[in-house]
Amino acid sequence: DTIEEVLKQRIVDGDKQGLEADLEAAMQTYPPLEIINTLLLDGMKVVGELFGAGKMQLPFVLQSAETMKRAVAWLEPFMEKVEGQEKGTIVLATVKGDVHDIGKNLVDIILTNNGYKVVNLGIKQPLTAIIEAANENKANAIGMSGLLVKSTVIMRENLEEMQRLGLSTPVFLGGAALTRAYVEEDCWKAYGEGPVAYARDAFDGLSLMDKVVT
Ligand code: B1M
Repeated sequence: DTIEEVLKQRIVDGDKQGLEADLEAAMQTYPPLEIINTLLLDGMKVVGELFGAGKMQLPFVLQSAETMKRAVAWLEPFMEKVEGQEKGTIVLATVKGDVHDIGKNLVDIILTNNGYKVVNLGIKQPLTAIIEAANENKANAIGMSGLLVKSTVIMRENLEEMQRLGLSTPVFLGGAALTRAYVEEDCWKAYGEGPVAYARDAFDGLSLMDKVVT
């Protein structure tokens, strides 16, 4: 099997034994981000399909997620970093009721490596905690992540509440259950004049952040 197939299969199988050696082998050919974005995320896609089709049980999905996290943690120090002054600050959180954090943590890595201060609050964050952190850190933007369909509703409710509170901090929304139309129509309406943008992936998040601070 090729190293590409081996790594993808490791994510599908949740197979951590000897993972680092395979990552090192892949690094001969690919930069670390490409290993994550193509090889590893390909594996995660398969996991999602198997789980969605009832062909994979939750504990195995968790093994896959842990393998993914370990791989990202190992690759992270090899990534290119922009040195110098912080360009701005973002508060990142997975919304209330949602535990999915692999995507959010990738956004953290990409933004941090590109010169932003990221205040990563973690999972299951109520809006009050998000607003408090944004105030404390004088955040230029707030990023909400969530993968459940339920979370898309929570995001809209969060925006409605922020609107009621008179806030206007730019908000980025990301996660697999979102669509651009939902963010740009429903969520945009919920936040009144406040800026809301859809981030399809971590690099989208970076370019949105670049727009906010310039
Ligand atoms: Co769950 N899960 N899960 N899960 N899980 C999904 C999301 C699901 C689609 C699987 C399926 O059915 N096919 C489904 C949701 C269905 C729905 O709502 N309609 C689902 C379900 C049902 C559940 C549980 C309810 C299962 C249960 O308990 N019966 C449960 C939920 C618990 C809860 O949250 N309360 C659950 C639990 C779990 C695990 C704990 C086992 C594990 C998560 C571990 C972890 O994150 N620490 C897990 C996993 C791994 C998945 C899948 C298989 C993979 C998710 C992932 O990590 N993808 C997922 C299937 C899928 O997504 N299709 C699934 C890789 C990651 C890099 O992608 O997070 O999308 P993603 O991030 C992308 C972009 O979306 C974007 O950038 C990233 C990089 O490109 N992005 C942002 C994300 N956030 C962003 C924020 C930004 C910008 C970009 O700025 C703010």
